[in-house]
Amino acid sequence: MDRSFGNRLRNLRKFKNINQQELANELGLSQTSIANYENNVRFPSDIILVNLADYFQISLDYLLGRTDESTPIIIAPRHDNSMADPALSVRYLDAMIRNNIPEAWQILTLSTKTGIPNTSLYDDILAPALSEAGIMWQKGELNIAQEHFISLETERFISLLRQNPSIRQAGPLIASLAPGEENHQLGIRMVNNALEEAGFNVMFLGSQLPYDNLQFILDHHPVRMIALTASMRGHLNQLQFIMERLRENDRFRHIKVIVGGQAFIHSPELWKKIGADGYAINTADTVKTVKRIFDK
Ligand code: B12
Repeated sequence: MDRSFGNRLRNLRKFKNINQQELANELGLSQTSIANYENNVRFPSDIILVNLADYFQISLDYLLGRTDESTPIIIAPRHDNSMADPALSVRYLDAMIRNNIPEAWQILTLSTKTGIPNTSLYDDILAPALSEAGIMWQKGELNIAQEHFISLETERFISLLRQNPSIRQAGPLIASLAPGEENHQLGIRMVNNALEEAGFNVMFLGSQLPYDNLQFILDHHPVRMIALTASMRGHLNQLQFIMERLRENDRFRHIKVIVGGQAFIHSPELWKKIGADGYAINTADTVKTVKRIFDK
């Protein structure tokens, strides 16, 4: 077996079904650099190596051929004081894989009846189940159709768990979005729900939003905070772009920014570097962090 770095990189890329140019775009590199890495002509810097490991969700040891264990390293962030039994997340995913939607929904509703807060449903049941589905997909144990089905049904549950729309929250207005091409929205939608439940007003703006349109919202609504999500590091430049436009504009400089999502998980200081006011690893942490920012 060829365990060279170049070969490992080529196989990982092909497994993800992307070409060299697409991988280069994700990581802010040129296609030639990727070709050189794959042909073992050049070797990347330590920062690029870590970005590659994050992108493919494998360990550096696997990338460098020291182990054949390619299990992804990202596990969904857990509560320190998780209130839901981890087995519930496994049962939820199992029900989804069997297309037993009533059973999956019941796991959530019964948990609520036993006093488990919704933040725990999101952080301890749904998020780990989705991560596990991603891992199973990567190992070839689930196909794309199954993974899409699980994501879409979970999205429906997130909508059902949302606050009654007839309730107008009294708290500060928070605009939330997934910058640029970032289409991973389940995490931020859970965050939106949790913030609404905690009394904040949330305007969710989705993704692929031109900056001018965000500006329109900021000009017409009393937004006090923006929540930005990024799952893929390749989308961080678009998040950074929004941050820079906000900070250079006198009208918007006072608006607080909180960030989150998997792109931040392995770089604990990244949120500070991009100038955000806060970062949170999951929905429970988000509520605490947002309250802390507003209390300051
Ligand atoms: C579901 C899913 C999708 C769905 C998304 C559906 C949707 N409406 O969101 C679909 C099918 C569209 C999709 C597409 C793709 N995906 Co995808 N996807 C996933 C999967 C399986 C689960 C993601 C998820 O929802 N997790 C659960 C949520 C709850 O977790 P979370 O986002 O981390 O959110 C929590 C915290 O981070 C935090 N949080 C999140 N956002 C915010 C924001 C703020 C402000 C705060 C404070 C906190 C916060 O709170 C949340 C609750 O605890 C992951 C697998 C995995 N390991 O995660 C892959 C994964 C994220 N996808 C991946 C990839 C590569 C892709 C595609 C490029 C695939 C392709 N070849 O087309 C596209 C890219 C789309 C794009 N342009 O963005 C990779 C990303 C690798 C990387 N790190 O770069 C992963 C990791 C899969 C893998 N192992 O390779 N995907």
